[in-house]
Amino acid sequence: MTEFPDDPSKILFADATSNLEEADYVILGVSYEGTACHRKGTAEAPYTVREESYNFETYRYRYEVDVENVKIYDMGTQVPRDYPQLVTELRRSLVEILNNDSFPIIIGGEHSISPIIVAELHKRFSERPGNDLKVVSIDAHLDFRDSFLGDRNSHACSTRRIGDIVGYSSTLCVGVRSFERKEMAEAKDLGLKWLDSFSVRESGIETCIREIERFIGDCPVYLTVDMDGIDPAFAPGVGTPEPFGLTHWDVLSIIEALSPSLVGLDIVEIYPPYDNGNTSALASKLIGDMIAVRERN
Ligand SMILES: [Mn+2]
Repeated sequence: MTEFPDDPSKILFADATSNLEEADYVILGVSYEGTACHRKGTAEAPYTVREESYNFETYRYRYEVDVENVKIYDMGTQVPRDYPQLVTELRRSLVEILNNDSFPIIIGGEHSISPIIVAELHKRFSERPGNDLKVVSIDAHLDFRDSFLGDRNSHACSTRRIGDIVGYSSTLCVGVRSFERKEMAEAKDLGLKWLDSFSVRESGIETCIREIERFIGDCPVYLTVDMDGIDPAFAPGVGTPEPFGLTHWDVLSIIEALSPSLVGLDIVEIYPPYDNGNTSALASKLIGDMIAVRERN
């Protein structure tokens, strides 16, 4: 296991000891919170999620995989000063990761980073007919306003912007439970799909996973995890906590089910100032487990 570094700004994800050329997985932090409205602080999350990664055994008992033997590279953290710089830098890094045939794992930052990542992936897959990219978004919020406070690139518009790219009916929101009336009507009209947290609880995660699998078919899938999709009891350190969410078990089951089809992952909207450490730890664990379950497959 890699040692925890003395200088916190140099913290890389534990066991990310590969170089870019050999890496099967590339981790990138994006310290961006340009449109966060309710609480500020999510820009610190790329550092706290990495800090927590040193707590876990490299051997993943559930999957019988030692992540120490997996080729993981940590690119460090981008700190863009505004949205245009975010787009330029994130796109550049994504091109580098995808040209290297590595699997991108992005630690936000706020949810507005996700459409930029999806756009790059979509570009790749739309060149291969029959391989249309699907997006699964775990989130408490529908994030489907066309613009919020005059900003179309607000984190409150992330699902809408993702749908603009891959198609609304190729986007599935899981765990949603916060809708503005007008955005819900527009989402219905445009064919966005969602499984709210109440139906996940009522029909059970196994039934929901079968629905998610039907939605995916044979297509590649990008997964974006807004940590507020998980109930605040399990993930309290988020910018906009919303009770009656998914459990951490639900999210692990979804990651396990999607893992063979996954082509990228982001985890966003963690709010370290209100966290006792456990939200960052959960995010870190989900990243390691996603790698381990893919390696087992
Ligand atoms: Mn959200």
